[in-house]
Amino acid sequence: MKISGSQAVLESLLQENVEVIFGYPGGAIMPVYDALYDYTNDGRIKHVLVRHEQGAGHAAEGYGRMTGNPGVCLVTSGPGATNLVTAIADAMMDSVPMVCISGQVHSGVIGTDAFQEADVIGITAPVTKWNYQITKASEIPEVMAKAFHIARTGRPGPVLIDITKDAQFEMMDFSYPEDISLQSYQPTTEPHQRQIEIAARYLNNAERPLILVGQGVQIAKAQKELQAFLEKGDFPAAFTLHGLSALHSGHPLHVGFLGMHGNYAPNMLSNKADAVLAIGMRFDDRVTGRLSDYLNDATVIHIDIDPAELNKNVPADVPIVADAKIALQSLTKAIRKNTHTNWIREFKKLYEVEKKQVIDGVTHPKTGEITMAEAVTLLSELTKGEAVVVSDVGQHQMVTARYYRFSRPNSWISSGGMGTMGFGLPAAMGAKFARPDQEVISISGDGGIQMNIQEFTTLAQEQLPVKVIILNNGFLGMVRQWQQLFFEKRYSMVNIQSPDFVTVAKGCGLEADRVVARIDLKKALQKMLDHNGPYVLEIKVEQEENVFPMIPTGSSVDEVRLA
Ligand SMILES: Cc1ncc(C[n+]2csc(CCOP(=O)(O)OP(=O)(O)O)c2C)c(N)n1
Repeated sequence: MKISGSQAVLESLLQENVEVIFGYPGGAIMPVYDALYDYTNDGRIKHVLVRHEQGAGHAAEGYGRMTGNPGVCLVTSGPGATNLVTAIADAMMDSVPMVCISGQVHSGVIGTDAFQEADVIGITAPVTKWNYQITKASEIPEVMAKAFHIARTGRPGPVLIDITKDAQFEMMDFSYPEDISLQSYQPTTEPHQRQIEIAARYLNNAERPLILVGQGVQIAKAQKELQAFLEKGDFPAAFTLHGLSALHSGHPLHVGFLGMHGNYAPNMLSNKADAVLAIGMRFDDRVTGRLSDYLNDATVIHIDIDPAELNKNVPADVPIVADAKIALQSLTKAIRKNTHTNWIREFKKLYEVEKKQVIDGVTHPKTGEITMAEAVTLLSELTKGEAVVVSDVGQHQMVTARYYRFSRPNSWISSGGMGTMGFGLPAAMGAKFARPDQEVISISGDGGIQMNIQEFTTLAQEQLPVKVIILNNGFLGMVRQWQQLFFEKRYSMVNIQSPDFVTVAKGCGLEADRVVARIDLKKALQKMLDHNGPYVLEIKVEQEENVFPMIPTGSSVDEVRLA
């Protein structure tokens, strides 16, 4: 039986077990939307109508980050596709599986500046793992299968499929490839055994070993393997922004958050380590500080599924291309049971310094306005660290990373590599579709929320029970902090006016509340958590709170400042 190209697109999504797609219709994708009418009516596919294509992209990312299966978005040509580009780039930087489908003008008018024509293949080439333009309906099943395969395997990433309008109308015979094998794309997942043995020897002989854990551990769903490995070797582990929820924050071997606004101990002690195992992390400049002074006295073992990451920023003495789960299983077998009591005590000592000088003051202030750290700490306690937390970008992001104590694996989403403001709210929507039974809480600043605030109405239309916290300091806080510290307090264009968030939320059909006084904070948070549905809580916070510790740009990790 012949079906249209549009139906073939949707049949392909069913073959890939896609449950939900995030999208926005328009001229060049109308045939697919027309076919979608039947698929959504009988419940085969759920479509979420976002209010801006960037929202569709971040929502798909939220879904992809939570499940490991590609989030899917559907947009029209021209502005529909270009609005998606930021989210695609964000997914590329953070290794998020995503399949984007864009409509394209009729193949006969490509290159003529036809209405809503944009060269999305050209535009997205540098920010996709793979992209492809379909001009014949018969190509659809094979290309879709390839797209999903590439997006979810190896180092995951975004893929874009652009489909001309005529290909969407064209009739074809549908049959979906059983499995996909691509000669030019064969990710290595098994580590080289000899390298594992060498790595184990270095780790066994190290007096001051340090494990750096990144997002790759969670992508590989290797949290259990990580814990077993750490406990056998008694290794302290420090975490990148994305790696944070790979181990319970309260685990005795969890020595903190790495990098610019990370914890004092892992930053100060990185350069004291004699063997460093980096796993599923890419030595981002926010983590390494000044590279010339980084890990100079350590033997570096680096495990990553993407060979391009090895020796990119930090030379590896033992480079290992592998899936993190398989590599950790092999390494755990190869190491011996060990203890590093004195070395781990050094981390605890520096933690106490940070606690006294930084943490206690901001998490439990007695006077003044509510602080971000205090709000996040209270939220962490009230949710027992069990929520899925999605942050936007800015001070509140770093504060959330620092003070929310994650107790579940893969329960933290943030825009790391790109640092995209506006990410939080739509990403939280996607995360909620992935984890309907878990509390999903989005935390944004007053600046970032305004970048995608239109998604309030999507939340209301879907009655999607995401809890949205806005930490309102009246400033583009992170930029203000830099201006204060490094630009002589010349506050240039960071004083941002906000609408009355409660009125806006209510106008969009959401329940909402505002809290200003410390004495009301706990009750307001509890009321939000108890509410059965979407909810917006604005918390007015201290205007000029700073996030410390901080490694100033260009400094070495051990030049971290406590104030
Ligand atoms: C799209 C985008 N534009 C600009 C920036 C630069 N930037 C980083 S943090 C920040 C301020 C964020 O302010 P707000 O959302 O109020 O959060 P706060 O830092 O106050 O917690 C800005 C402007 C960015 N990361 N993303």
